Amino acid sequence: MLTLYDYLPSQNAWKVRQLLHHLDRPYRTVTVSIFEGEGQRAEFRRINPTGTVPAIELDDGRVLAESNAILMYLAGGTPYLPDDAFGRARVQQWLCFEQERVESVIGALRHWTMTGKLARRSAELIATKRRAAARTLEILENELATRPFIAGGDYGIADIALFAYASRAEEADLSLQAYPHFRAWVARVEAQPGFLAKMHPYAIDPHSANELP
Ligand SMILES: N[C@@H](CCC(=O)N[C@@H](CS)C(=O)NCC(=O)O)C(=O)O
Repeated sequence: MLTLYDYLPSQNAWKVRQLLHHLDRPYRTVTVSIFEGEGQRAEFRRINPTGTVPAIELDDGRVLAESNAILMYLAGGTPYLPDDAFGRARVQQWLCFEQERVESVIGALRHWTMTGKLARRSAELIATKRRAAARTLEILENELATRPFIAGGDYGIADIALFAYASRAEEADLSLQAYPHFRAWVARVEAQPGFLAKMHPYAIDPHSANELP
């Protein structure tokens, strides 16, 4: 059975949980307490050299990390990933966008906001991230005005990846008021059969106020 190395408040890990849920694929969970430094232990860094979750381990012992790489692997041959080269490349385009402009921008602001770390960040860094976040939301707003899902007409892993942090922008004190097409897309994703509504606040982990190692 597939093993998921997980940490419940991680929205990167939620992406994988969401796809496994859609696929009705059984798996076992190993929790990695990232704020206690478990990710940086040698044992886990043999599974993922960066020490981050999510990662998966297959029955044959092969391991794979990076949330979006895991989505690409698990979605192969399923309705959540197109089977033509161009369609897959379009998905990859939005997976790259997600890592550069959503996870590291909205995701970072959300992490700092929800765990009390914002006060320890410089005003300049916060302003830079907030400007970048507004640009990200504006791009998504313009794109989602033209089609129902980010990589085309069908829901798939690009939507799952983007949804993980972009849909939580308000938890980073980013207003979604000016982005009606984006909000309509959030509602479309939430209306998908098998949508995994359960997400976990950092507050469930008393160690989450720690800086990551
Ligand atoms: N680009 C990676 C980012 C993974 C990541 O940063 N995961 C966080 C949790 S959301 C983590 O494990 N952080 C622990 C650390 O940085 O030591 C992915 O998409 O999987």
